[in-house]
Amino acid sequence: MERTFVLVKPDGVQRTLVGEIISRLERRGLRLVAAKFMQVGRDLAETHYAIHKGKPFYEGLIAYILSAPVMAMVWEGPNAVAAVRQTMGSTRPTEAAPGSVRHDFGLEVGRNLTHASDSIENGEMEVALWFKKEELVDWQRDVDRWAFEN
Ligand code: DAT
Ligand code: MG
Repeated sequence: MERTFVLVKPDGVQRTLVGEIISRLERRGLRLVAAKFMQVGRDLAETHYAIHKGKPFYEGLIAYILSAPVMAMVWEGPNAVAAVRQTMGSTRPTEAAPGSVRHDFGLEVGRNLTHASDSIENGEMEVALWFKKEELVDWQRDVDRWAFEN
């Protein structure tokens, strides 16, 4: 089953949107695999955003992710990566589709509420970076046969 890594960033936590965002992913039909409420440290932040190192927004991005706790999660389901990216919306809230989290709750790219893996490979890498194997719960849900075709 395809898995993806999701973060409710510090602004989402401070704005008490953790439950709202989890609820949207649950209602989409995705299945929760792991969740951890935590204060991120600099090493983890820099590894997670290594691809953006050197970009003009990098320092601000690191400061943002360190600025308050986050809710780190793994979700799974058919096409989980694309489904979650769609539920979150485009990087810039003013370009995000109406009905997406970033559209419905955001205004600025530097306060865009969530992170979600952008490919299956990055999803696997990010899940491994943020979670230990034993923190990932392998389980069946009674509604799975109604949410997943196979
Ligand atoms: P996404 O989070 O949609 O995957 P990304 O990987 O391109 O977007 O960038 C990571 C984060 O960096 C993004 O959520 C917000 C910030 N960011 C990206 N581009 C930015 C820009 N031009 N100005 C300020 N922050 C930016
Ligand atoms: Mg990204």
